[in-house]
Amino acid sequence: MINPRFEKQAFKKEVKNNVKTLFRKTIEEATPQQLFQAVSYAVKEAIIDDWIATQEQYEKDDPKMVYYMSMEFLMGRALGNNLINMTAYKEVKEALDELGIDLNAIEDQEPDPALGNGGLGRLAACFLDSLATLGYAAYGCGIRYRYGMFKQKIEDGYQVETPDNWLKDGNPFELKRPEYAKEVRFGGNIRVEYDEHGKTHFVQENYESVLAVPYDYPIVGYNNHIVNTLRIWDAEPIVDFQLDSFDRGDYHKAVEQQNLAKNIVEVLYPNDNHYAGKELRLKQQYFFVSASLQAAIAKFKKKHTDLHELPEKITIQMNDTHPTVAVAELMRILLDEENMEWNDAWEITTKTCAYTNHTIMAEALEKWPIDLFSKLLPRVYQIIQEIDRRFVIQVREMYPGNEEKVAKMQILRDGQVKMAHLAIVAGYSVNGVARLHTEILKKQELRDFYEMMPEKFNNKTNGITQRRFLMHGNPLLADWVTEKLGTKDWITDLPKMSGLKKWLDDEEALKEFMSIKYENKVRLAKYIKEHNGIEVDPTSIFDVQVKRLHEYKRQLLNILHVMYLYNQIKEHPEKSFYPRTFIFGAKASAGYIRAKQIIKLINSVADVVNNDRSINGKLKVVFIEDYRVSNAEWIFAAADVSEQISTASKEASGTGNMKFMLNGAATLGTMDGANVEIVEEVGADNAFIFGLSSDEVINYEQNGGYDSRQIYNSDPELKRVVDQLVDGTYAQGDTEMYRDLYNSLLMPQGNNQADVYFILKDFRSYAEAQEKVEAAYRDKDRWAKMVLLNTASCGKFSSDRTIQEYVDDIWKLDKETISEEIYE
Ligand code: B1N
Repeated sequence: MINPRFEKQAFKKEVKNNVKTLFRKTIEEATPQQLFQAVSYAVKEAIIDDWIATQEQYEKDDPKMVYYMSMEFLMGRALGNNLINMTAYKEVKEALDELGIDLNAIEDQEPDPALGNGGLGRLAACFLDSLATLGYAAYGCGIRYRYGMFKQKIEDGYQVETPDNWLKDGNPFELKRPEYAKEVRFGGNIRVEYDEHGKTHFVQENYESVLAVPYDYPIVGYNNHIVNTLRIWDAEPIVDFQLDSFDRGDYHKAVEQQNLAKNIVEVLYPNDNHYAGKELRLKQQYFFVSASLQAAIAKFKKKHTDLHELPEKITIQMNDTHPTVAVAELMRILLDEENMEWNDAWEITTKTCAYTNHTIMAEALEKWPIDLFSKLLPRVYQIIQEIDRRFVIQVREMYPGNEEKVAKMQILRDGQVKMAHLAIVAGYSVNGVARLHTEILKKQELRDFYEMMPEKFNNKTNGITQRRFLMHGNPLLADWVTEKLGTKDWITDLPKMSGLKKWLDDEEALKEFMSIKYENKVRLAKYIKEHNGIEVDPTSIFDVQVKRLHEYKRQLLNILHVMYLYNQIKEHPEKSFYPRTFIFGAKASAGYIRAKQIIKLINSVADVVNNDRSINGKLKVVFIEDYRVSNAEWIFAAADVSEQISTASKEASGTGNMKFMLNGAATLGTMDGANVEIVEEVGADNAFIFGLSSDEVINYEQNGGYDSRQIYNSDPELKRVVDQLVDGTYAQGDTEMYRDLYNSLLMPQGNNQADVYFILKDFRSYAEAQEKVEAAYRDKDRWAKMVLLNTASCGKFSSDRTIQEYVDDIWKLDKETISEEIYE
């Protein structure tokens, strides 16, 4: 049943009225941005009814809730997605058509809420979608950054960062909730007091504080009237900046609190898989964690008197170590504010908090210097000292005389607070994000912890939401799937996609499938023409690598191979070569110099190759500027080949790999992260796998690396490509521009190792896999079957499956449905 607010006449009237009351304009006079606002407020009206109903239902049923704590939520645009989940997209599109408004153009007016870097933040967004869709009570808890992920411009081939002022026109979907504001305190000192019963109290004094003010975003479940909440916190000064504070001599303090509040939520750190150790980052972490926990406890206490029941009603999932200060803050609240005893508080905390690990990259591990940490969070630090003291006793009991164990496992060691250790010691669950990743955690990275507490460890292979990444991003394919399956069940039950296997031998169906892919390639080609000014041929193979730029993800391997192909085409013009378009999209962290050089190299190669008339357009290279959720949806839909080529063992899971598969692209990848499980689902014949295994990589690493010079010296074609980094071919004669990249492959780095990501080692194997891709693509029937089989085999990779596993094995939530009476 369609929500009456989306009934055409009613909706049109609402939009007209909104344009009038918001902007004093008619539809004809309004700008596209104003129309976006007017339409969004009309949609919000409809959402609010369900939002209120859902919260009333929760109030009544008192289900167990998950608080998903994350520094990042990479939501992507809300308007289209909300319409899809309210099953009103088509109706609203028609209603707007009648007003002469193009819904797609309106959607394009919405700034991408980019409060995340990459996979970790996007996973959080997919999880919220699945939680609401499956009917579980959930809060996302995060920060309302004033500036999200920077916007990327490419100037002269270089990345240039510009601020993402995503709130400048206001945000129609958010709701400020000042009545739930909380105070968060930093710094100062702890005074010990004894009350009349001789009980000790710890009082923080001389602190600075800010007011955390929540903004709520509706998270609409698919077709079930459930609307959960993403609560992100803004910071405001506690004392208003008033002149009379000058009179009281507090002027200075007022200025400081103003600054603190402004700085804390100013900007998202643009680092992916990298820890920079900045004090402001720790402030951000404590700020949103403390506010979220205070709010959670206050909510719990409205219905319950006994805090011992907390673990039955709430569970806290920590998205990596970034919110791990939560365990100490929860202890602080229970001890200092609720006057509980240590053992009781510890029992509650360790039944409430759970931790997800997202990376084994050493440079991503959060290890805060103790002096910085203890100054900023003096009471929280005391509590961590006590947690550590008690944990060390446990380790010594279990491993008598083994001080090496203590050294490896301690939380406070080497002048640092090791956040992963804290999370594991205090958490009741520790999970990895793909089967291989979890195995590496158990056998290598976290081995000591696994041996001591194996029962905590479990795997939850990541997933993605088909609502955004198929229904919204690829409507042609979504409709085709529904038609072929004869049902829409796949929208909430992705394994139903396997029903498409029935069509694998149906020539007509394969033709339809491939012509949808072609339409999507035309759509992307238009986008590329408009945004990059590059003409690409939609009949060429679209070979795509889109993800954050990182050395371990090996965009360098990809572009070196493009350089190799270019040499081949130039040298053997007679050889047949199937036209290819290599498409890249990637942001580099602002301070990651080598990553930025790789972007420049990709653009330089693009310049040379795209402008060489002699190769007849056989090869094109495109770097899509400002890769983000909104253009990603189009890119996945248009891809033939999905490049997932990380050094084996380094990519914890990957989730882009799943989005490509869902949209009918073939994986070209290493046996890393979730690729392993993708290949298992689709079959080894329907993917292109190459390179060292994770065991081989780990083996080399433990034995001091490998000799890249030997490969360089024994493979003349590869040598030529590497030399072209420093012979000026791609730098208008400049031999120094890419010297550092050249050195990274050949010159000893650190521990006497070159090429620590095994690019030269894997090069030949990659090139061979690429040849197989070309051969497979030439055989049109085989290719069509292969990519349809990819779409048909993607069932496992829905975040609905992932969330159900979290619920069953970790969170134990109650499933909710909204009853009709709630609306009365
Ligand atoms: O998390 C994703 C995985 O699919 C990816 O493989 C993994 O690389 C990604 C510090 C991170 N791990 N760690 C981060 C992000 C920001 C930051 O400040 C680390 N991102 C991942 C989802 O599981």
